[in-house]
This record gives sequence, structure tokens and C-alpha cells, in this order.
Amino acid sequence: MKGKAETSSKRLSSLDSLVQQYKLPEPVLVTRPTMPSFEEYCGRLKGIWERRWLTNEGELHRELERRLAEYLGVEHLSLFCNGTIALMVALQALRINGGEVITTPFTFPATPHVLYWNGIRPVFCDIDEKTFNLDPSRIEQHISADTKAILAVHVYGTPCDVEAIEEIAHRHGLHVIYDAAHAFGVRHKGESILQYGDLSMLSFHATKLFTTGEGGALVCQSEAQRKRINNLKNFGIADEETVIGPGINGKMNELQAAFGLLALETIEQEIENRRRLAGIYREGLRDIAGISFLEDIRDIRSNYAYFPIIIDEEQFGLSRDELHNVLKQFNIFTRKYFYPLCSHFPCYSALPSSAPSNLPVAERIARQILCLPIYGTLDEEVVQDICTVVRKLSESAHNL
Ligand code: T4K
Repeated sequence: MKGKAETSSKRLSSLDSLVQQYKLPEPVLVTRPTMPSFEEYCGRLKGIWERRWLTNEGELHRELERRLAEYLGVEHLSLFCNGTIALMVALQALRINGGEVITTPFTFPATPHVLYWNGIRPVFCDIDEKTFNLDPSRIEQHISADTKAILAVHVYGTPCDVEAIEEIAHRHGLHVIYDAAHAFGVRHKGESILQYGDLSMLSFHATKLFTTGEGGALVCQSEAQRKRINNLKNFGIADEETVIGPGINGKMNELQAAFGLLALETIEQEIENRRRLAGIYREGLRDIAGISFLEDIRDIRSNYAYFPIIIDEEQFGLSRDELHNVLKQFNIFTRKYFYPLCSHFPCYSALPSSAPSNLPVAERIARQILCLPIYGTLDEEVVQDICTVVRKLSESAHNL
């Protein structure tokens, strides 16, 4: 007992001295949006004021749709008020409103929630331990007579194994939808990752690489599909006197589009800044035992939307939860994206596919993952300081 109390008080005093030495002067949050020039935004607002056109496919909305399609290298794109409604509409556009859809538990709650809101039962499938995305070798065992589609997520912007997923879907006659909330600007063999599957959803939330405050988009494969999506996001209204189906309000407004047009001008710089910061993290963390992270992948143009690390408690000396909590004392605010797994939420935990024995990799990764701060305006020195703090914490944990 005495030994334990001594270790614990030694731990506290060594932590105190580390905090005194290495605490960052200002809080560093996991992400911050890069804001466009205030004056330029006001200039865009002036036009909106003059036109008195606020929403319903305004001029800026049309311009942003065109420019985004061009930048992303896709042909058919429809803007939305947010990514969640876009994903809701994606399922409606494919007429999937019942049965089962195979998806990942290692994602933001929006992914399974849109299935629930469309009357669909999520079937959780385990993930790959290297990419954290759906493991294609585990998908087929979940396919039943009720399966309608695969809803895969490019987690942290790392592409899913799109070719394997396509092959499985093709063989079983299933739709494929990608939650590409994290995958803005990601390219696979030089082509947009958004070209795979029937539909891909993007999120433009304030925490995303490209943002309109709230916002999102669907990328689809034909103009006919885009027309259907546009109709569904506008209450199903075809003209003044015709409603052709039970649509919803999923429209983006002009103020969001104005923000997006300016954000798009600096997006390449944003990605480049993050690429540099990711490089500093990798260099600073590489030889710390018990820490691992994603590396660049051949043939993939990454967007560095997140910088997740995996913590092996035994080797590192602290658990993920201990590190997450202790870092707050140093003014470093990390996030446990995505813990807990969606399969643990009370609304899904009774599903047979939510059994931890079905999801061993996802269960482990969710316990070990931690997203470190990364955003375009973060100082390189701050990233170096974060690496130093992580290293010192590991050293001090091992010296006790
Ligand atoms: N699918 C996936 C895989 C997703 O990750 C998401 C969203 C969606 C679907 C749904 O798309 P949307 O319907 O949202 O378009 C945030 C976001 O709210 C959420 O959009 C995002 N994923 C998720 C990964 O992160 P929280 O609960 O972590 O947000 P919050 O408010 O705690 O913000 C995190 C940090 O961001 C703060 O510490 C500071 C910074 N921040 C946040 C906001 C809102 C700012 O600096 N400024 C801001 O305005 O969920």
C-alpha cells in the first residue's frame, strides 16, 4: 500500500514540475477554422444585400457548386445545409428506406443515425487496423437478404479500399455510399476519391478542412441523379404547383456559399500547411515507444484533416485516457475521435452486430486513439512543443 501511495505522490510531483516547464502559454484546441479575410467577406455580403437573394439556389450557391466541382474534379455536385442532411438525402435518392445497411462503428454518430432516421437497421462491420476503415474481408459475412447497401466512411480522410468494396457490392447487387465528411480534396491515383460508389457525402462543418460554418454536399454519378437530389433537398418541389415526392429542406444559403467561395481560394495553402505540420509530428513522435500514427500512402493525395495517434499503454507508460487528461494541464486539448464506438450507444447496443466480439479491431482502436491538434494556422513551434510534452510524459512515466 505504502509503495503505491509513494509512486502516486512521486507521479504528481514529477507531473507538476513538467507542467511548470512545458505548459503552453495559450490553449491549443484540436482544430480551428481558417477564417477568410473579414473585409472580403463583407464585400461578398454587400452583393447579397444588393440582390436581396438569401437562399434557394442563389447566385453564390450556383458559383460555389461550379467551383467546387471544378476543384474536386467531379462532374455532379449538389450543396447542402450540412453533411448529415446530405447523407439522409443520399439514402432517399437511392430509395433505400428500410432493410439493412452495412457500416462502420468507428465514426461520428451522424453515420448510423441517418440510417436510423431512414428506417434502416445498421449492421456494424469491423475495421482494418491500418486504415481504421471498413475491413472489406469482413463485409461479406454480414450480407443478408435484407442488405441494401454499404455505407463506408473514409475516416480521417484515408481512403477506404474502394476497389474491394466496389467488387463486393457489384457481386451482391448492393449500393455503395461513402461518408466522405473527412475526405475533401483527397485523390486516389490522381482522381477524386469522391468518384467511387453511387454517392459521396462531404461535410463543411466548422471543424472541417473546407468549411462554410455548417454545410455539406453530395457528389453523384449522373446529372439525372443530381436533379433528383436537388428536388429532394427542396421539399420535392418541381414547380409552383407540383410536388413530386416527400422531400426535405436541405438547402445551403447565400451567406454560407459566400464563406465557401473565399475558403476555396486558400484551400491548397491550408492542405500544404497541414502537410508540413503532419511532417513535424511524425518526426517528433517517430521514436517514442508506444506511439504510432498514419503514414502517407502511395498513390494517395492526403488532406491531413486529422492527426490521430495510437497509444500502446504498456510501451508508452500512460493509457490513452491518461494522456488525454494530462495533456489538458499543458493547455493541449486533444479529442478521442471516435470513442465510444457507435455500437456502444444505447440506441444501437442491442443490435447483434454491436457485440464487441464482432468488432475486436474497432474496440481496440477506439480505446487507443487520440487526435492531436492540427489546422492550417497552427504554429510549427507549437507542434514541436506538443511532441516534446508527449515525449517527456512517456519518459517520466517510465522513470517511476
Ligand atoms: N460523418 C462524419 C464521419 C463526421 O465526422 C461528421 C461530422 C458527419 C458525418 C456529420 O457532418 P455535419 O452534419 O456535421 O456536416 C465535430 C463536428 O460538430 C462534426 O461536424 C464533426 N463530424 C466531428 C468530427 O467534430 P464535436 O462535437 O467534436 O465539435 P466541437 O464543437 O466539440 O468542436 C471541436 C473543436 O473544434 C473545438 O475544440 C474547437 C473547434 N471549433 C469548433 C467549432 C464548432 C472551432 O474552433 N470553431 C467552431 O465554430 O463534433
